[in-house]
Amino acid sequence: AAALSTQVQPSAIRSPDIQYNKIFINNEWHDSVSGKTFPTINPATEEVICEVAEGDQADVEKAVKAAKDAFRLGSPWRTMDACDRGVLLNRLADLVARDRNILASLETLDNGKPFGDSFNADLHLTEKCYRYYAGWADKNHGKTIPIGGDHFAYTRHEPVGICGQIIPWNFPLLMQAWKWGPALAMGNVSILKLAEQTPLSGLHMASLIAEAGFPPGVVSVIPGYGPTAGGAIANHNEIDKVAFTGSTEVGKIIAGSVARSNLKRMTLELGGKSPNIVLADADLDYAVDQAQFGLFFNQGQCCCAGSRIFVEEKVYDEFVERSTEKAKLRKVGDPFSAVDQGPQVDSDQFGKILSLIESGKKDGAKLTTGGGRVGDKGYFVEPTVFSDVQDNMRIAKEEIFGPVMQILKFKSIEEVIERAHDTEYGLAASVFTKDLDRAIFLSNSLRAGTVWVNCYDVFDAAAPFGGYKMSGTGRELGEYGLDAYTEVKTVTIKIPQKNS
Ligand code: TXE
Repeated sequence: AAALSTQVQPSAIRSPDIQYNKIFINNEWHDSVSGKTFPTINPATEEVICEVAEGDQADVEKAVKAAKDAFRLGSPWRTMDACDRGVLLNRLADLVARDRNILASLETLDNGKPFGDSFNADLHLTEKCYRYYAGWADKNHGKTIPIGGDHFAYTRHEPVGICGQIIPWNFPLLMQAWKWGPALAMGNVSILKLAEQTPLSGLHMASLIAEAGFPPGVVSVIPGYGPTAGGAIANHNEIDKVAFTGSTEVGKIIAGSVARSNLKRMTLELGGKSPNIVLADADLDYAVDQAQFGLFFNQGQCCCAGSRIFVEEKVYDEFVERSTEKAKLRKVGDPFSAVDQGPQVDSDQFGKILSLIESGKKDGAKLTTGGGRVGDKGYFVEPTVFSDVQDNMRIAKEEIFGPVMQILKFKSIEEVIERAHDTEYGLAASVFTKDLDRAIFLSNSLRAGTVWVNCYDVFDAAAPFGGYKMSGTGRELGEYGLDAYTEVKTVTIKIPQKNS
């Protein structure tokens, strides 16, 4: 772990060479079957970076064929020692470390996140995730079970098979690691669809899969659009599992496809509207800092963003004032320079955020800072703070996925628990207080997959993450994350006589 965190941030590569812009199947690069390409855009300049091969159903079919071959009984992948899958994942992590600067630069170019964040947060967590799951490769044991009669029973933890994995654009490299780490450690094969907004870093990772020595067909990477390439994966009858991270709206479409096709295994990590609860006894400066981090990090484009900040009445005005002052200090601009905030990922997100800001104003929330775009080129949005937000306003109900903070006032613990639950989501929550009893009472009461106490956005590959309610189904990361990529088989053998 020391080696992971001691890499010093180098200067970014502003115009990295784009080496990989095709479809990756059988450890080779392919044009799309249709011959089509699509442009990927630099969100800081609105200019086209390059054209990328546009995969759709025909390319998914090719990938399924390769995946079936890689997963056939007796194949190099199926007969590989479990610990050697771990060796391959560790090699992949080594290559991530070697290419950390180029990967971080590609991430910033395509997504718009500040280079310091790409390098220090995304790349750090990505490498750690591969190393963490490398360690699990030979440690997901079955059991022997004392069933009745003259029998010997044991379980085998087997791979699920061909896993379709569909990822979003907000943390492209990290979401790829959350998908590949457990899937490959458990011996599955993967067909991964990149988000159309951010295909470049994931294609570089595909080249590292080949370099690390994974057998051909074990991993395919398909850039392309959701309804076509993503839809082909969700609907495919020979794909055994789909893992999706994205909007709740598309999560429902995927669930429908799963039901109509082959009832493939499914994990969904969807949207959120997470409550961040600040009690009057909290260290206020620290709580303000953490609330800024929990909301503004990654341009507000986090599924677990603390986007409903409930502050106890006694400290409410003070909290609003300090939050407003701090938000005004945030530096917005060119993500390759030392800024706190880059552009939003694309024009759709940019438009959605600005229209939700308008709805906040119209519904009567008080805009204390921000509210508009920055400059006239690139998808930059001012760090925005709303106070006097009411539970029924759209900005308090809908996922904004942008740098827009909502601050609400509450009086009692019972009231804030009820209001925190008044949402279809349940991804994350947080509590700031010095009172241990209230911290535990609140964290036990909140219906969310993750509760942070006196901190926010603390992630570790060892700790599971996922949603209650419409924030999703299943858990990723940690030992729990292995379940989604494991079938449990019970083998029962008749024996002449059992003995205790
Ligand atoms: O998400 P989509 P979008 C939320 C956030 C954001 C909103 C819309 O609120 O403003 O979703 O963003 C693929 N079948 N989150 O439109 O469409 C798509 O190509 C199969 C939360 O970008 O859900 C991409 O690879 N796949 C979130 C992925 O789904 C389909 C992260 C996510 O895109 C598909 C991103 C289809 N019919 C957005 N349609 C989080 N949970 O972190 C699209 N896709």
